[in-house]
Amino acid sequence: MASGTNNSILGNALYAGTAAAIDLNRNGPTVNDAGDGDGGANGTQNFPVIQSARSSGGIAIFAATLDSRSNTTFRVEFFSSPLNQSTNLASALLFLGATNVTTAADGKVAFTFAASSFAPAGHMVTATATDPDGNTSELSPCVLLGGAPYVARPVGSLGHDLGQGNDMNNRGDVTGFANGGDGLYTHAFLCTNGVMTDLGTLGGNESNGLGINDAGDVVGWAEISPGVTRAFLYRNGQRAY
Ligand SMILES: [Ca+2]
Ligand SMILES: [Ca+2]
Ligand SMILES: [Ca+2]
Repeated sequence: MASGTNNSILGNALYAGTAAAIDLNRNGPTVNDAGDGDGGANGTQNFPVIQSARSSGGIAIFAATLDSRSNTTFRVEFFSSPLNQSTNLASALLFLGATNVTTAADGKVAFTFAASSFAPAGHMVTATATDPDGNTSELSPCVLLGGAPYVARPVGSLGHDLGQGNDMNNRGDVTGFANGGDGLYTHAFLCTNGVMTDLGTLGGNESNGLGINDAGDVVGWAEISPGVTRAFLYRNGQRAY
């Protein structure tokens, strides 16, 4: 909208193909001003900023901030949509819920919010703020809705700092390759119950474990001499090819 105030845009699906779905003053995305003292359409209401968004069982959990007029209660609404690959613009396809937040004397508030409806990980999420007079902001910059956080757990090394896991079985045993004892060449490894075993080679310098079954058998390739490789099967501590 080009002008006017008290224009509420609440709970709507705003899925725009080519332009930001809410453009106050019709000048493209307008940056926030500290304290939000600026005028214009809808007072050029500042938008919230999503600091993080992750999906837990399909429920989006947000951490966000708002910088606007001091000591004021705002309605903040959250939306999601698939990323518009061609424009990279935020849009609001699914309404995820709303919360009221009150700014402090410095005009700022930080808050968390758990959505009331489903949003798949991989969606982009965005938000609006609406002041008590009904002035709705532009959409905030969109943020990727991430999956649940994970913990990276090292499986060990063969003494040097290069390693890669290629496959894992249902017992949690891992195979891959790691820099071997000489620090020059990579060897296939088998990691069982946290214990790393160097599977060696068939006579050359390098090998690589590519797959593992639930019995702990590993297949991959190994050199029989430098530059000449063969498939190997490692079973019960025995190598064969
Ligand atoms: Ca604008
Ligand atoms: Ca503003
Ligand atoms: Ca303003």
